[in-house]
Amino acid sequence: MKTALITGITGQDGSYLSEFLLNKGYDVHGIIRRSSTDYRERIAHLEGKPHFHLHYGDLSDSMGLIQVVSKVRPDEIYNLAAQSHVQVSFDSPEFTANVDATGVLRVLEAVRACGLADKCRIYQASTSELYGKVEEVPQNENTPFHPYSPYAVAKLYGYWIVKEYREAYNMYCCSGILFNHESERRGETFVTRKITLAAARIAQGKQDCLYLGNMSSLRDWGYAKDYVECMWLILQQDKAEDFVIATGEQHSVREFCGKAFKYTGITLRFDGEGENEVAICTAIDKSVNPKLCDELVGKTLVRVSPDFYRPTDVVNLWGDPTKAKAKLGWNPTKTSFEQLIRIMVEHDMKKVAADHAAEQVRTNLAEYLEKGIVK
Ligand code: NAP
Ligand code: G4F
Repeated sequence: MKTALITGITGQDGSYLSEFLLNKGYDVHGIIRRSSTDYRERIAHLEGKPHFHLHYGDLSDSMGLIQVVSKVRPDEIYNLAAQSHVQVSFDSPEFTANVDATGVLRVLEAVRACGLADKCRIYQASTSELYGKVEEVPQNENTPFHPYSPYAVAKLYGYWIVKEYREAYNMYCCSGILFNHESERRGETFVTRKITLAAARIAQGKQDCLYLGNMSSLRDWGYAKDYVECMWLILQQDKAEDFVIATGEQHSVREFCGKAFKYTGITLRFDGEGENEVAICTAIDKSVNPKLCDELVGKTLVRVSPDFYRPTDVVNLWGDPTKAKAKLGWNPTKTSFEQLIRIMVEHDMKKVAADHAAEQVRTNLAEYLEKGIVK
């Protein structure tokens, strides 16, 4: 049985990767941060399984990392932990550098300090943000980097230090340069999930309007569940190499938004430009959702808020997965763009309905307690 250690196990990718590795028969260990609130929702269903173990640690704490690595003695480390929000990196640049740049170095050094440099393979969660202010479209493994946010600059250090340790110490460590990948487990402040949740709320009368930033931004969006397979495949090759992981398709935020609303039964028309752009509901389809309210027609459901603009924004990401297809035998469009949006919207329609039902139960209980109906 192989042993894997995952940093960032509570995140979107960490949760899918854990499921993937458990299914492959791995003993899976994960590093979690201490928190006063419950943030383990994505892995709650795995806790208690015999081959699933959690350890406290933090990428900013090298002593803790050394302790975990020496205890677990992993065959493979997947370093997924990061302050992963690009806009947040403008507000917290030092923290982002500490975790996303120096944190990678700490993981590599922990492996060396534990005498595992010859044995342990390391996957580094690198990113298409490295291409930033892009110098070539589409982007492949040879495209020059031009990082365009504190997040991307920190991740660039991570990329280079992994390459350096591979060459200097002959360690099996490599980077997956992953383009955006989304899912029903995506954090709620990333644009895709923000859209699918808002579309579901608006369709159920729980929200009036969605505010977005740059709707013209272009991304290559894949499904996170498909992408974790690549992380594993990258570590199973004879030679350590870096790979671009992407679908090879490009879409705008506006297009994602229009399609997400469509899956709730709402048709949008986008009008205007820049900060004045809006999306108006032109029709509702009750065959998709019989509960849709007729009054939505004619209402402005999406507006632009400059609060979501970034000091520098990456606007033209489009990956070329030729190498991954050829060497890893990976199918980049196992889940299509349309399927991805449908999965997310269907999930969020159910979530919003369930949240509403739970809220109703709480309201009823409060009322019964007040009236003395229940004691
Ligand atoms: P995510 O959902 O934001 O998860 C990030 C994980 O990192 C969480 O488990 C978080 O723990 C953990 N973390 C943050 N700071 C930490 C610290 N100081 N010490 C230890 N753990 C820490 O991100 P994701 O979407 O799964 O992405 C996984 C990795 O891939 C990240 O490195 C991200 O930068 C990179 N990446 C993502 C994409 C994408 O499109 N999703 C594309 C390219 C690269 P808490 O739960 O405690 O916050
Ligand atoms: O969903 P986003 O926040 O993702 P972004 O910045 O591309 O970063 C994600 O993908 C990277 C891979 O390329 C990862 F490395 C990183 O960790 C993260 O997972 O924004 C996508 C685009 C941006 O251009 C942004 O300006 O959408 C635009 N956008 C427009 N309105 C918005 C919004 N982004 C967010 N978060 N919120 C908005 O309201």
